[in-house]
Amino acid sequence: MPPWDLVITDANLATMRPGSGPFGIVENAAIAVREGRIAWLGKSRDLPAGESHATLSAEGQWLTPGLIDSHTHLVFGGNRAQEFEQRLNGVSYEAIARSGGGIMSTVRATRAATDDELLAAAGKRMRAMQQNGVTTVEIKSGYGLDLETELRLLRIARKLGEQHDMNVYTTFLGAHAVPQDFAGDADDFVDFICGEAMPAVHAAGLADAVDAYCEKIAFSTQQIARVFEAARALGLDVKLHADQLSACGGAELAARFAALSADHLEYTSPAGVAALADAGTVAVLLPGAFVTLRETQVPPVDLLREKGVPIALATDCNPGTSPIASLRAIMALATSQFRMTPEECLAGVTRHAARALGIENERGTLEEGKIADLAQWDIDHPRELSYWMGLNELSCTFCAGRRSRDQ
Ligand code: DI6
Ligand code: FE
Repeated sequence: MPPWDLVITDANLATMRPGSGPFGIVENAAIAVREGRIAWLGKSRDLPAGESHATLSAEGQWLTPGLIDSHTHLVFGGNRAQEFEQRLNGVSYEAIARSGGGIMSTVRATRAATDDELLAAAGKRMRAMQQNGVTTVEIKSGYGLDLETELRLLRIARKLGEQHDMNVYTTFLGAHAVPQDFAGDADDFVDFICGEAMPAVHAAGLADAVDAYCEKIAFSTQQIARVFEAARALGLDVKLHADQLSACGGAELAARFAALSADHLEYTSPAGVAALADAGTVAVLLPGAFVTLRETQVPPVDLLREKGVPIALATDCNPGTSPIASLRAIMALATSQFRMTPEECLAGVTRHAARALGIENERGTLEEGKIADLAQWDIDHPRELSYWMGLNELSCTFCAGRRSRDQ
């Protein structure tokens, strides 16, 4: 099997492979990398003898799959700290949105920002994510809402990945809010998304998937069904912001289109959970938005678990409802707010997050043949990754077997 490009010795592994015990732990282990992929892993004593171009000792530290943030809105102009204060004074998120603030205020700030300003602001957030052990991030558009700005946001998202040694998957979120240009006519705007914007984004090769915001203050299930039909006709995967603030049949809609994921799900009904289970759609839970909006309706975690729906966790990093760039903080919040176990939390930002992006064959676990995206931690046990908030035990990350240049 050797020669390898890299061997990491003296490591403890949380492989997160299903069916291999809690966290898929292998202690006193080594990992060998060739051409960016894991070529061998196991107990150090079983490492096949032979040459490696480079050898590193993990000095007894833990390696996990590089973390995957499967739902972010990383690229936007300005911030909404003023609205945040208004909300703390009792004005509701919906009321702010209906009076022209909310998403639309970020759309105005985003359209007015230059590419360099957007890159610099999102770069800061991306570096914070990297320091949390994240090696893959999904980034949605949706703060442009005209064709030119949506294309710009998706290009900037891709460029950020190149600048930071980060795997970036882009999602076209055209159906995020109805812009003033359409004078509040959501159906006309959906026509524009399906007939013009989505085909152009797809032709430019800038979207890996299509998302939509299903909510009373956003788009109806009928409108989103049209968006999803257009996406499917172009061969694009779909995902959905579903049932966050009200029960709107979002989970059922996502399942009907075999969506990669349905995200939020605070108000999802038992029938919605059953539909997700049947469709194999991942539930992406977003505790950052839950705490920021001071929600009290918890997503149906027990039922999702019981029905075997894979549960991912993500930051939902956005200026309105989740000004959070720390995926580690999200893991800790998921334990206290949603009663998820530390192992479920780590699976939620590795194996299940990969599935929420349709990349589970390439990333998300430590297994031979998968891309060697790793995070190395100075901890005694992987349960600690959902325990501390704000203590950073990350030693370094590896993307495709290369130690990240930013650390
Ligand atoms: N994700 C979203 O896209 C919306 N809520 C959420 O959790 C709106 C975000 C915003 O207010 O900008
Ligand atoms: Fe979101």
